Amino acid sequence: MNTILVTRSSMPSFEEYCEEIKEIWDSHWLTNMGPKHKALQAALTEYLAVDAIDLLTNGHMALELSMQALGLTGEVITTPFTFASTTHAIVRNGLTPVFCDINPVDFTMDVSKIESLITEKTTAIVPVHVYGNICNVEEIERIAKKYNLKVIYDAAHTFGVKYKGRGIGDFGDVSCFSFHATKVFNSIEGGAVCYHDEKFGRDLYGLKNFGIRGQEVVDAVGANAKMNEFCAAMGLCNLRHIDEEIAKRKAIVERYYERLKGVDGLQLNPIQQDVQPNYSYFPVVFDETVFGADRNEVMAALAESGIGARKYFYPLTNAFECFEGQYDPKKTPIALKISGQVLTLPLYADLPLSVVDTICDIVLGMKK
Ligand code: T4K
Repeated sequence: MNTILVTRSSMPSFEEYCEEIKEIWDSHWLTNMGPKHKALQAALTEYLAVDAIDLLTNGHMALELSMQALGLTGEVITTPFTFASTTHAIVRNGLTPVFCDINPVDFTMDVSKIESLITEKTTAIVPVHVYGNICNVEEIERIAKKYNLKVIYDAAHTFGVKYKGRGIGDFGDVSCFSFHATKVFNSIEGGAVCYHDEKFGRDLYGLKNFGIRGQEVVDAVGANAKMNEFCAAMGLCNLRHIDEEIAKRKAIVERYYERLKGVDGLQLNPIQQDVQPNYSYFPVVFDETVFGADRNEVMAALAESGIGARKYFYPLTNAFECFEGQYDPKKTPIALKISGQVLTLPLYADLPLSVVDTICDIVLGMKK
């Protein structure tokens, strides 16, 4: 049984949360866009430096309902090097994912390969800012404009990230965040959609509440994806501590770098130019031919010491059993290679530096 897991939820003190939910007890208003929901929405608009934001039950529904609200059809260009959610949101909308390979440096979509995948059926691009690494947003914007495509960023990993001083949620037509328990910022479960277009905002708001427009009007086939008041209250508490949390993560990431940088056969997550990062994940790519041990051996050695590293993201989504025979992971060879070599090491705000040292000792002890 692992005692150190890949991550651990950030939480406020018990007293702080109790204080925050006291009003919910007094009012008996538990969900359906209540005061906590509204307060968190306002606070996040400011913190994330975006035009407009809506809150949902989770990051997955943020993606799924955004695609529905945009009325996408046909094919959508996306990456297979992601969590199940990104691809499932596309498929559950009746759309066809067309998988673009990733670049081997920051693991985001290889923008030089997007244009060759565009057909007359393509309506959107769904890139992922994976591990908190931002995509080449300028090039994606250029391509989208040229071919009149919508851009929906899966920004689940990039809470609080800024690029050239601009909130990352401000890019694309839409950016979707996850506030799941495992994320840099959590509202227990939760998600958000950042957008610019007012009509889109109205449509999304309807879709997250069954398409109900008024007590006697239902004008869309919506779902139920409203953030409840207890989740919003957790978000309000966690938001008070977010800068401190990110600073603690930074110290941990710096220690990992100090210990593992320059080791032959190890590729660390890059530091991107002009980016204010959030230190959300610490992936390491193991080149067995140089390092002498492969990712699975390192994972097993860590597990022997009770340390649970994870293979984010293996398998690729285009290799999932539920899609058997539909896509060919060999058509995204870099993603296929990286997913076979990557291991995400434990990272969370309260991870002691002494444990980071133990993890690095075990990893380095595997080098041959
Ligand atoms: N797009 C991307 C790119 C995503 O990565 C995700 C979610 C989404 C979209 C969808 O957003 P959401 O609908 O989830 O809001 C976890 C998370 O459940 C998932 O949110 C996340 N990505 C994914 C990368 O990781 P699992 O299956 O690895 O979770 P699990 O239960 O194994 O938890 C991982 C570790 O986290 C545990 O070992 C310990 C820690 N943990 C977990 C939970 C549930 C906690 O400390 N507290 C907790 O409450 O998917």
